Amino acid sequence: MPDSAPQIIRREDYRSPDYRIEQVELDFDLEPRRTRVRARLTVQADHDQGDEPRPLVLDGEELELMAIAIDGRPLSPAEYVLEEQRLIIPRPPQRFLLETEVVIRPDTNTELSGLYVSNGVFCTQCEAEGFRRITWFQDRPDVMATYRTTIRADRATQPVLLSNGNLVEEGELEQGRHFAVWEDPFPKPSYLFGLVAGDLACNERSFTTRSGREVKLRIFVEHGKEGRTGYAMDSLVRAMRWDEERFGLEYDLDLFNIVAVSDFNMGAMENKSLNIFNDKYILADPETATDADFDGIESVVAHEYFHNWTGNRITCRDWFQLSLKEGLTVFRDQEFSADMRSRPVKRIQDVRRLRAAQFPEDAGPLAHPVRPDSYIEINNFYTATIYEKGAEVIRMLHAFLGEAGFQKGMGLYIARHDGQAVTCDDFVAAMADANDVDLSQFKRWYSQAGTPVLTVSGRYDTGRGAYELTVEQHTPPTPGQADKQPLQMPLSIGLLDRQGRDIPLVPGGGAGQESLTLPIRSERQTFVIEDVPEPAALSLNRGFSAPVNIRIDRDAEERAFLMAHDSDPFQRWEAGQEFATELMLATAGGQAPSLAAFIDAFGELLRDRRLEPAFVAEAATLPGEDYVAERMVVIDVEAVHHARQTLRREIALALRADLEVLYREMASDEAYSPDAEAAGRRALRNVALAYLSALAEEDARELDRLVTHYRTADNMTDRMAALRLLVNLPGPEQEKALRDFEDRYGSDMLVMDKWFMLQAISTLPDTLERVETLLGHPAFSLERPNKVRALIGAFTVGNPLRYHAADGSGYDFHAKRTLELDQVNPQVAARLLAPLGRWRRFDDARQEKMKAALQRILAAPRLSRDLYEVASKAL
Ligand code: 7MF
Ligand code: ZN
Repeated sequence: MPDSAPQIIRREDYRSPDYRIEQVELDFDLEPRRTRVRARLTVQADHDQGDEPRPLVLDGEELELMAIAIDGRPLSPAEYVLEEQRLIIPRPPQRFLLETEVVIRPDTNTELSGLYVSNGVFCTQCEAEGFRRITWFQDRPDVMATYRTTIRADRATQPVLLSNGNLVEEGELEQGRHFAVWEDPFPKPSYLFGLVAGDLACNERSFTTRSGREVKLRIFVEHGKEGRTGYAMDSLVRAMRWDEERFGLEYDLDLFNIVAVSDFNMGAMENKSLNIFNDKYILADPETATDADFDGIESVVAHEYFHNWTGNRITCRDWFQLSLKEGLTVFRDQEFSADMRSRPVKRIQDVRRLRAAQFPEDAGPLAHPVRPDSYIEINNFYTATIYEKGAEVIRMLHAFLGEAGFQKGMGLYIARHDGQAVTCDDFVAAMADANDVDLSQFKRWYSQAGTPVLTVSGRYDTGRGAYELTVEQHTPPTPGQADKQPLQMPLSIGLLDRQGRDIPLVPGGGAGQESLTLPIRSERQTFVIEDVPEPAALSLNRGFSAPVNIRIDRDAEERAFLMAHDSDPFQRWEAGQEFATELMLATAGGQAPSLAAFIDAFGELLRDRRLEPAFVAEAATLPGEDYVAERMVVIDVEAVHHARQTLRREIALALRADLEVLYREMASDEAYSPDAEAAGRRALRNVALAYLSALAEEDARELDRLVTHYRTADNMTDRMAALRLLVNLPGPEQEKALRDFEDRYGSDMLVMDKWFMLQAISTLPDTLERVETLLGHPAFSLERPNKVRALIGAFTVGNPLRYHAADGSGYDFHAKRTLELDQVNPQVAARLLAPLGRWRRFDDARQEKMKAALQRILAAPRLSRDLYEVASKAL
């Protein structure tokens, strides 16, 4: 347990602040070991004048208070109370200037929250509650102020000085120091404050907004890396243009800065006009970044940019409303990527992610609503539920209202709330009012946790020529929510005839259409679709219109038919995934199911040249071991691994010729380009390679192909695809390739992350030993989140077979390293713990070992609040 009993923060306890802070003037004197921060806050009472004056309570952590004054008069010790994390002024005036001076230590800030130093660069991370590690403040998002920031630093080591807003002044100081003054005209909450000081190179471009504003775009990186910022810059320009065209939203300042740093707790941060990024989401070139990395850059750059309206101009009233900005902004970045690339492929990838991360979260001990009711540590609530499920909720609104209605709602939301800190209710109210619809039942999606299960049965009535469909919904209980109410959702369906063509669906006698959206809202509903001449198959939940689990009885024939014919690419993919999952579950359960129908349909898919390669690559990728395992009553990781390997090998044996054709045809002799088309061809070629490599242990030619693929690769996507397969093969080829990779890229930290990751997910039996050894590698450090995720995170999340080793060695390793990390960086330690929370899904012996690991964590001295919350809830 942490030193003091951790306090639970509840949504129902929200009160508006007693004091507003209208203006903030900050003055930083930067020194790594001793940074002085002076703050001048214009404070205004915001409670009834007749009342007793209420105390002003400020948040602070690890601040050394040097001075405090009100309206220029230093306070005597009797006039304030200084606690460990609070500074209280019991009887302040109605309106006053509060001045404080503190000293902080950026150089020893390993938590990477507040002001810290990464590779010699000063930078900040204030969301959610990092600003209190910089100065005394009411560190909550409903306190919005304008900021004027002066930065003083050594000119030689920190030539670049950045903060939010506009640069208004700069100049020289004594002893080789200089200064810059930044002013942000838009009121903002403290979590959007940003500051950077360092020796950085920059890539600059100009962007003209729709209304003619010239915006200077700059991306700052360590010297020598500016050549790798082109794709991020292009992505930014595309995102700015797209937000104007699709949402009518323009940028609002003359300057937009991005800074990439190597040590960052998460992906990136949307500080007003000074986005700070994990450099993994900025730096890319063909030699060092994969197609997936390029994709990630495009969507993260867009996500942070889109926050300028959904998050910054309109922000959250309190942290329970986090999904107000995150769910909406994820929806926006998903739509952006869908418009830039292949929409169906993007949807498939997003659903894969939702199912891999959010569905298990919603079914486990940490399940919580999109708008949570309580938390201990807010950092633990930046979850897949807030982000990904939150985006699905917005997507359903979009489905109900249509693009025009949705944009009308966005328009009203912005007109009503620009400059305010608001709630999820405010957002839904704007959507409802703009479209004159009742969304009161829909709002249950915000308050009810758990993934609904829809049980569907369909029946064709030959006599009537009608199709009858019954849909029942049920949401399983989650912690603290035993009983669930029925939810409203759009369920898109189609009916296929025997030729596999869509039958026009005619709701209420209107014009024919291919898909029909059923308005689901009760526990049990029956729909009758008239004028259906001859249905062969029901296509259900097209485009994954409802984020639910579907239960429906289907036979192999119907699955194969949908896999071959569904006009909705998402459901075509889904039919194949379902089919494969059933087969793997049967195999894992000791049966020997016939694979013929599946392999036939799979072959058709590989041979269908009308399909885009990126889609075929998705459709030809079997569901992951975790996805299949989740469907078992008691997870058996070895059986699932074996079943998946078996299916892969059978596919390779049966379709070897087709796979070889694809491997040849998808090759390219053009120079690498990260565009969607070229990336899709590489993806499909590498999927073919992966199947063929399933034969490498029995056929030396396949091992040769793999080694050659590695050696001759002219880009990281192909090189890594081969190495990912090689690390699972025992023998000298693996060692040789790993050594070659380290020789080539040993000095490149981002590429070394890949090297760590690939070794951590190897299915070979000595993987844990290897991971333990790699902890001592000079490129590894517990103080670098990217390294921790690449080695420890990849092993615990990406290697079910070895992590869940029967002897419990994986769990012991996990507990031990998590505790070490907790002393360095509690946020990252807590995030890493999730896999242990799944203990209920395993056999008794593993359950005991997983619980023991959690208990060991809880019994440790000096446990952080972050880790305490996750570990205690997991048990
Ligand atoms: C795309 O949301 C999607 C999600 C908080 C930090 C970035 O902009 C953010 C920040 C966490 C987890 C995921 C993301 C972010 C954070 C993220 C980034 C790009 N406000 Br924690
Ligand atoms: Zn975000």
